[in-house]
Amino acid sequence: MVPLAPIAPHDLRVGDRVLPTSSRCLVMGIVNVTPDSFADGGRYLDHRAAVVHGLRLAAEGADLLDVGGESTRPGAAYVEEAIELERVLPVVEALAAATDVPLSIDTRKAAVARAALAAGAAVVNDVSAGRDDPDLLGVAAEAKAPLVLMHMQGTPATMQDDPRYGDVLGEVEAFLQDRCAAAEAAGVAREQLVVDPGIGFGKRDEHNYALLDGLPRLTRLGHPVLVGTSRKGFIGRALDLPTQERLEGTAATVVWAVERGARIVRVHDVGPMARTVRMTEALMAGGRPYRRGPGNPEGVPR
Ligand code: PMM
Repeated sequence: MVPLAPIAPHDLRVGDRVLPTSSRCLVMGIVNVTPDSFADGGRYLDHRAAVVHGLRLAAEGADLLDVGGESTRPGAAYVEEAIELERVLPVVEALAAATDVPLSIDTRKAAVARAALAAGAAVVNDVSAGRDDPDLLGVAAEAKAPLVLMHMQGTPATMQDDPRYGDVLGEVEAFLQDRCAAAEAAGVAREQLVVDPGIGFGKRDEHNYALLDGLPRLTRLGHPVLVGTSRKGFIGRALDLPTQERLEGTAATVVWAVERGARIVRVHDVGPMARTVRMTEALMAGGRPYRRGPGNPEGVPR
């Protein structure tokens, strides 16, 4: 089969600003506000450490900061709404006051999305694609916020038990198309949708590789494709390395994803991955300048 060429998607709008997903790949920095990320050594979350971390990622060149209060790692337990709110809201408020970088709220709950948008978040990132709490779609619609719809088989608690597919790429594509239609039916503008194959969410390694190989086909849905590979298990298994030593492995996946049409990469190591994205785009542009600067604020190749 002749490989498809990726097609360019639409931009995204947050208020009167444009996130230029039609012209380059954005870097989304991860701010996980969970006890395994920012605890003070005890039961209490260290919100200030999470904010400092977010500001560092902004200074390193993040185009977006994704704030999440629910771990969705394999086997992770459900987090009560009140706990999730207590984790993320102070961080969203503080980051919104301290940086211009748009914030995204990583949640499956409509109430958390609503509160985070009111506190200054601009984008909704739902790993359940609006299935866990259908009201979330209406919340994104009302706020006119960009909405990330991600594929997952099962739930975080059980998703890695025994994932199975006949045709993983076809099934993920059909799922995303269906969820985009549901979001549009709930009032979300087509131009505000982002799709994500959900690397590691109810997938064996072979499924992750097939989806990364098939990214150009997912761009045919017409929306920016978000890819989240950062430090994930399949990289650790390929390299036999623990989480903290997956920088180069992550960079390889970022090069691959950008070249195959990803327009947002969700990463922990923003500085190195922003440089990886820009160098990949310079190669794709045949060496023409890809630098952001006066007269070319979005780094469009010319
Ligand atoms: N991965 C994680 C959490 N949220 N959201 C989207 N849209 N895509 C992802 O791949 C994704 C996500 C889990 O990764 P982490 O625990 O390292 O944050």
